[in-house]
Amino acid sequence: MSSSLWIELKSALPASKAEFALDFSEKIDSSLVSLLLQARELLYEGADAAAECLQTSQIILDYSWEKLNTGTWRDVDKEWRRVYSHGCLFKAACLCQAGASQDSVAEAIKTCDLGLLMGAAIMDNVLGRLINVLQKHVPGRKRALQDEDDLDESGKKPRTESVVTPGIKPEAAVSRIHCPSLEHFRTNYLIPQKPVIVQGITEHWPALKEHQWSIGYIRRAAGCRTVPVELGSRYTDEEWSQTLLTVNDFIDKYILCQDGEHGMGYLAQHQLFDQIPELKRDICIPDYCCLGEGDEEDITINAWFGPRGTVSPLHQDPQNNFLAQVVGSKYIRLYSPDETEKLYPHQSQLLHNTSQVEVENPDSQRFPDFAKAQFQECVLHPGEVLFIPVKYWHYVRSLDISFSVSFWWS
Ligand SMILES: O=C(O)CCC(=O)C(=O)O
Repeated sequence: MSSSLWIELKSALPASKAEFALDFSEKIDSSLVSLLLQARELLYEGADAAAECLQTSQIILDYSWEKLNTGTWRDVDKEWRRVYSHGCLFKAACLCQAGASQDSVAEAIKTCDLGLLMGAAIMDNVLGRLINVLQKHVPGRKRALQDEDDLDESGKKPRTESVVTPGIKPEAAVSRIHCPSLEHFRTNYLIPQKPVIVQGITEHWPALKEHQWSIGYIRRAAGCRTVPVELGSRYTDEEWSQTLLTVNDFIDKYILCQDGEHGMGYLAQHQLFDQIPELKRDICIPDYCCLGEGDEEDITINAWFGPRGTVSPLHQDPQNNFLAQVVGSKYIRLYSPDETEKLYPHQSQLLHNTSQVEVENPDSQRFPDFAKAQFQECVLHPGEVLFIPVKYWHYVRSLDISFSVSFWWS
């Protein structure tokens, strides 16, 4: 496999050293620029130089990693992120140059993913193109799996602990409408900032039709990809943390039955669809977003993939939201921004958009007014899209293995 892999990879790279531009500003130390030039030289020298190229690219990565992790992320200069991406490109390429094993292919994919997550876009998304090639050489990926909803091809069953499905009080139920016109939605929900569940607008999504999302499908589309994952029951908990895992490892440890050894994990993130365009092609931005003032590029699309029982504590966001349910169902509680005082937001700047109250188990001594706050609630089912107006407080608990997609727009 390795020589055909290298031939394919080469076609994703500039054809010659001369066409491989390496332009960095004076912010990058000249010693590092020399290493980048050296790595480029070695890459085009062929397989005999692969080991040396690998060493050089690792030095580039270690050095630029230090820069990416100094100070706050916002202040990291984009030039250093470009250097890091180049280091990833050199490393991934030379890992596969001299006879790639399965482990080297997996490591090359992980390296490209780190470049996509931590680096900056370079050479017209060369890292994404390398991943496209590499993924074709991951054994078993193309195997025709049945589209199991709840049974993984490894034969493991999902977590089965029981989860309480709350009864929805009819007077508090969020209303449902079917395919409203743009004008109807604008007049009756957007302008008055009223939550509503919109039905019938995702029927054409491949994620609900020909590419129906299931564990098997997600493994095939993205199993070997490294993504950020949140660990812990709630982001407000002390022991909550983030880590990087492959989607396959996330599914094995946090979605499928594992006797609770790993605790709760949630693949909740906004980069997933940029990182994995195969999944982005399966969903569509709701037409109603055109009623906002921003452009399509300003819409943030978030993925929320987790086992039953994941909880997003009661919080508010600075944009309108369409929360689309693709797999499984979720219990959702909504409070208007007018109720804010009764919801006891955290005092700290970082968490001021998050309530201190555990919605389904409130401490009435500490938060006596919480019980007086008016709310709406619903169970959101696959295919349904909940409109959450800007700053509306929302609490979310998954009732099954669940994959939702949210669209934040203004
Ligand atoms: O689905 C979830 O767990 C949280 C969704 C959410 O908070 C959002 O879309 O803003």
